[in-house]
Amino acid sequence: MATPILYSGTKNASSWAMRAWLALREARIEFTEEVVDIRRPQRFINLARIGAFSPPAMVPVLVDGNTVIADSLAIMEFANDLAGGALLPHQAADRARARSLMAWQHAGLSNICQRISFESAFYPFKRPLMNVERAECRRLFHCLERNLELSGGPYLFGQLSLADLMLVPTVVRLTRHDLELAPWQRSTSWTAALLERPAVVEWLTQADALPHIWLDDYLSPRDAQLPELGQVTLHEPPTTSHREPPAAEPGRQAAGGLLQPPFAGRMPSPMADSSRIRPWL
Ligand SMILES: N[C@@H](CCC(=O)N[C@@H](CS)C(=O)NCC(=O)O)C(=O)O
Repeated sequence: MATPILYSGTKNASSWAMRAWLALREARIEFTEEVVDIRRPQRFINLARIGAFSPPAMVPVLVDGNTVIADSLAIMEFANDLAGGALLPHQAADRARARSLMAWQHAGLSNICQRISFESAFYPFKRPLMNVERAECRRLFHCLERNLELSGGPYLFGQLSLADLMLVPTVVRLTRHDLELAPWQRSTSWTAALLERPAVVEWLTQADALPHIWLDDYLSPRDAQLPELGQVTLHEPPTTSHREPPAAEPGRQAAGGLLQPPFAGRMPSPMADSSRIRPWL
């Protein structure tokens, strides 16, 4: 029988693909990976081609013979089924609790994922987390700590499960920002255990080697002036410009200056190194 194909996503952008990929790896299922480049602008044509065989036109998609599985959660459950149920707790009540956590994560984890993009986990500097984000993280870690206390660890339900794997991209996001984990001792050990797993290391090593994918709304001009992010440099507007530079707004940078983040001059173009990514097209 042909090996299933996982249409995955750019490794420093697709947290959904990472979850599906991890579940297949941890379930020891052989699969071929085709990385779909989801960076703009090639994203649009590449996902349109995915749409030719998968109605949501998103990644990840697992194609196993004639079966198309078009959602990360469904792929994870499929991986668990093929592994004889090894990646979910044996007790029905525990399984339901594991699936509750998975559903919470699948729905965006009370906005944590929307606010703290996966792409930003790979940036060379991080903006400080906002109070509202810290509050959401406290709620999450209070819940995880309780699970680890009940199970005795090292994972949320004792042995590694889909619930742990589902949360790996969140762990990556938060441990790479300035979240203080010390109040949650069990969760601190749990995050360390997850980040040491060979499959997680393999994905992150590849993701860390990719050019950064800069998102416009990650760093506002006000954040850029925070002293811990380094010196902001201003560039003169081009002298050939026929436009008047805009007037300075109170609390903003001087008129006409281009805000350069502290990595100015070292910032690779998002398109600079596409050769490292194996396109599927
Ligand atoms: N519910 C889907 C979400 C997948 C998803 O949002 N994938 C992104 C890439 S990381 C995508 O393909 N987005 C395309 C779009 O939003 O049009 C899943 O869990 O697989």
